[in-house]
Amino acid sequence: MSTFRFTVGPWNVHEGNETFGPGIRPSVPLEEKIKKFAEIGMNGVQFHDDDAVPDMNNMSDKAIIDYAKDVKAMLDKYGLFAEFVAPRLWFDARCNDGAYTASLKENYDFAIWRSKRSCDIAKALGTNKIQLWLAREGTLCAEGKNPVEKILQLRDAMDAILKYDKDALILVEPKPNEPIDRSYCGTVGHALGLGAYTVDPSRVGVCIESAHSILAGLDPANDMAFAIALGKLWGVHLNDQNGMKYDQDKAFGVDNLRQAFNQVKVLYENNFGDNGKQECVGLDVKAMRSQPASDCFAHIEKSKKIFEMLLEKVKRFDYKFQAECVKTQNFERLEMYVMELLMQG
Ligand code: XUL
Ligand code: MN
Repeated sequence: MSTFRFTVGPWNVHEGNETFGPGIRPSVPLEEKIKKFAEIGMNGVQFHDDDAVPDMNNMSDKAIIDYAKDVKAMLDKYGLFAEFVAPRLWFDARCNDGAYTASLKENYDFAIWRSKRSCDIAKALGTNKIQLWLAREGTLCAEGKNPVEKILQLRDAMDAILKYDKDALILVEPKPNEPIDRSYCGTVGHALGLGAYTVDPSRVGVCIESAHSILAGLDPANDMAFAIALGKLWGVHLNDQNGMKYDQDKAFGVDNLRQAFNQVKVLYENNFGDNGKQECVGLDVKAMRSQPASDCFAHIEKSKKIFEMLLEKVKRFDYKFQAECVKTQNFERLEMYVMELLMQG
């Protein structure tokens, strides 16, 4: 059935900084993170462009590639692969008012330069996946941009990536808000709609993050199903979220166990991992700020374990009983069966 390859990013082991306070844990060097990822059963690593090449803004195109090759050697040393590279455009002051939807040409050009370098870094790391979390692609001031123009400009940016690297696959990771309050491309439907109008729609898919679907008021499992139905679910970022607040990146399943069960179920039932794009189970989770440095990998291990425990439940799901309930339209019975399955050992 499915092949589940687990991946995580260096940012998932972080210092605990948030809007209301600075970091409280020491930062862990990249190689130490990679070593530990291998030890706790991860199969691959996700990268922002500057996770792999931190000083890239001040380096030549060739120096960036050479540096990335050293990171690839580090991955090889611990038997891990790189899943994707995501241009971290939202960190740079030039992208304050959007990167691909910037109003000033020089800022847009910078975003395209970083995206092309991301393709180069991805190649050096041995992957062709470019993940686009469209962090600031929208507005803080609704009247500050012409939304129709900017949405087409976003499409043009995707075209620039697809034309620059003929092997590149774009995985849009949609999110409805935060850091901007209105995203131009906030859901899987928006992402695939826009992808359909690029120069090569066959190379545009999505990565669905549980928390982002919840923040859009949608069900993550159904979002995944939508993308699967169209052959476009090329990655997931599993985590959890206590309602429609800020993006919490809690460990998978800790708040919405039934929703988590249904995410594992839809992935398993649809051979996620074996659908031709080497699809990975990304765990985009953050350690609680209150936890000490000694526990800064626990949320990742915990998320993997919860996924695996839920997978056991999915494998025990009684499809015959389900069919009977559907035949008699007895959904109270079916729902109680699911609750018992989840709550009993
Ligand atoms: C932001 C988010 C990012 C992306 C990678 O909400 O999920 O960590 O996954 O850029
Ligand atoms: Mn994510």
